[in-house]
Amino acid sequence: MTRTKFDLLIVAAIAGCSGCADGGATTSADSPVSVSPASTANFVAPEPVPFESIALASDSSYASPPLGDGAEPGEVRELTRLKIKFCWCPAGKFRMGSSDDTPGHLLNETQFDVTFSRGFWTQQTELTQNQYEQLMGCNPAFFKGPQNPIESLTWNEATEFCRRLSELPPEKKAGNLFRLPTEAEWEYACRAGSTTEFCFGDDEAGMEEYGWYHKNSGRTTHPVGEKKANAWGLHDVHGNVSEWCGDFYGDYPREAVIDPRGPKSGDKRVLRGGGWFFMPMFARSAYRDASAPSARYVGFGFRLVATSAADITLR
Ligand SMILES: [Ca+2]
Repeated sequence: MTRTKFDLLIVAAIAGCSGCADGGATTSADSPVSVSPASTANFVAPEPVPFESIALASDSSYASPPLGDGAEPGEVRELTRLKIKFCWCPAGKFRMGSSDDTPGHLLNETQFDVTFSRGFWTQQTELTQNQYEQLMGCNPAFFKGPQNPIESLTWNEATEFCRRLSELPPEKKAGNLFRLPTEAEWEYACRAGSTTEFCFGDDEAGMEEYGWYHKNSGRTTHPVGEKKANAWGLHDVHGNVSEWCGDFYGDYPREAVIDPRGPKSGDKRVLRGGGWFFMPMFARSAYRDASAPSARYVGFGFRLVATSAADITLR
């Protein structure tokens, strides 16, 4: 399997780390930009508080309605006790990946057609530290800020957050399920109908208005939602933090697929969208990356997808 950009970053992080979780002092000859926050050397991620001791875990005073479908693409709905905003991504079909003649095209982006038989709700922004802390009782983020995206968390911790949110009594009662997006859902939601390199077109200069990347980030994350949204209302799909997806990383299928769930096995999980530390080409809609589910980095975060727990095609 091709070694990805994040592998190189993680290797560099671990090489300079004396503890279990370096916050990300990384400098690699292969990395697009040196990311060396000054005081990451002694960073150790806090342990999540047991779910049972989280107040929300037994709080059924809030009634959560069943999700239902949105009426139009980009419709916004506020869900859960955490008041997380989601945007409607309608059922439909799109071409995933990039064509051979696309500038920046990589071999792992070979195009194929994807059909979604049902629409789904995608979080409007990356999950914030404030939202994460309410359910996990800790905040591992290196760049602290309640409205900044949660980062420095592993894929395992991101999926544990999804499990806890789905286990809240009001959500269980309503039959709502929260999880990481599949890689196909992520790209479909990122593109929001666009077929260009970025959701805003082909000119990477648009990153100034749509995303935080290595030239404008000041080497840090930024509060979510400050940059322009794509056509379905999603912010920060390009840049800020790179987003964990639910899938194993692997080769794309060669044929058209319906409601894909990714490879059945693998040793890495997908990351999408690039981050505050990357050049624009690594924030393209089709750009794929991946890392071990136990990897922790100052540029890894996530956003949620919400579906009905009863909808087995999208579970
Ligand atoms: Ca992002």
